[in-house]
Amino acid sequence: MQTFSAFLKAHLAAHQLPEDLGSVVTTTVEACKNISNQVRQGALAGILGEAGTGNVQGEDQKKLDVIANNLLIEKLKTNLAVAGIASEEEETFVACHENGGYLVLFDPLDGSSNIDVNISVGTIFSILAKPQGPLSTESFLQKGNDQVASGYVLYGPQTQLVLTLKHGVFVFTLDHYNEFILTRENPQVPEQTKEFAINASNQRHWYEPVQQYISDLLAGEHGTRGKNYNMRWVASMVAEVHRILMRGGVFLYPADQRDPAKPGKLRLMYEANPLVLILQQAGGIGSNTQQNILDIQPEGLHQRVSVVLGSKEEVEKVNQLHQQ
Ligand code: AHM
Ligand code: MG
Repeated sequence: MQTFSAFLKAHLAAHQLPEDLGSVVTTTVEACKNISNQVRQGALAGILGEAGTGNVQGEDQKKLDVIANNLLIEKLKTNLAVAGIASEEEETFVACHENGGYLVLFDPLDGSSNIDVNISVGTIFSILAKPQGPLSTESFLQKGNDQVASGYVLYGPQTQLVLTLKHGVFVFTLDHYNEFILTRENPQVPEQTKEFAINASNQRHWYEPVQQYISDLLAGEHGTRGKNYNMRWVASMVAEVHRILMRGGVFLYPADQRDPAKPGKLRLMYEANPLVLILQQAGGIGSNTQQNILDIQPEGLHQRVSVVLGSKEEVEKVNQLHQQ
């Protein structure tokens, strides 16, 4: 039984990674333990329901969105290695320590529409090295491939931390002493799958290649794919990605015909990049149907992106249909 702190120490040494990076990861994880405690309290702490505010993207905020965001920001500000923070819930970046070497980006509570009905939610985080020079929005606009670490904490039946420092993927479970314990090393996303996830209520808006792909899956064993598929939709991306990491699958939140200025719903910097890095470290892939998500040059902190991720065979199939 290895604790998170023992694991981290050994992992940093084995791969000659900077101690400061370990410290930024540790601080992020500590904040998530606090969030986990809050999530577990729910109605007992009076923290369910709407905050009555909107975020920068015009989405309603839940009380817990605001609490999780503040917990992360307050905690990360105490770490001298953190130069700046960007959050899905903040309009602009938060400057921290001038001499800090790292930037932390996060979706403080992904899937928060699920919080009031006691369905899994999670915190997603991405860590970048701070480029030389004064901190600006541009400092954050780095490709997913340039992340130095990413992870998520899933507040589900168990609270689990999934982390990559780009040397494999590690899964930890929070025990009743509030310690994360290493419970799985290097899970692998199977290349083939019979499970898909998409919000089918948007079908009328989908572009033709997505219509074609989903109709092929629904045709089952007598269709071109020659097998029967099962469908899941949790409406918490972090939970869908965890399922895919554990047993394979494909997840789509595609761009559709509604608003060309908004390619899909999900955000590149806070959701897609960190989650695709984890899946890619585990043998999966993530695409915006045109290119690997991790190769996209970001243009804005809150940029949205079309997302297809998970088992290789399926993601490649979706790409092919878009190229035809
Ligand atoms: P959030 O960050 O505001 O929670 O929004 C992102 C979530 C994802 O977790 C999930 O995949 C998607 O929104 C669900 O969307 P829908 O409401 O279309 O089911
Ligand atoms: Mg989210």
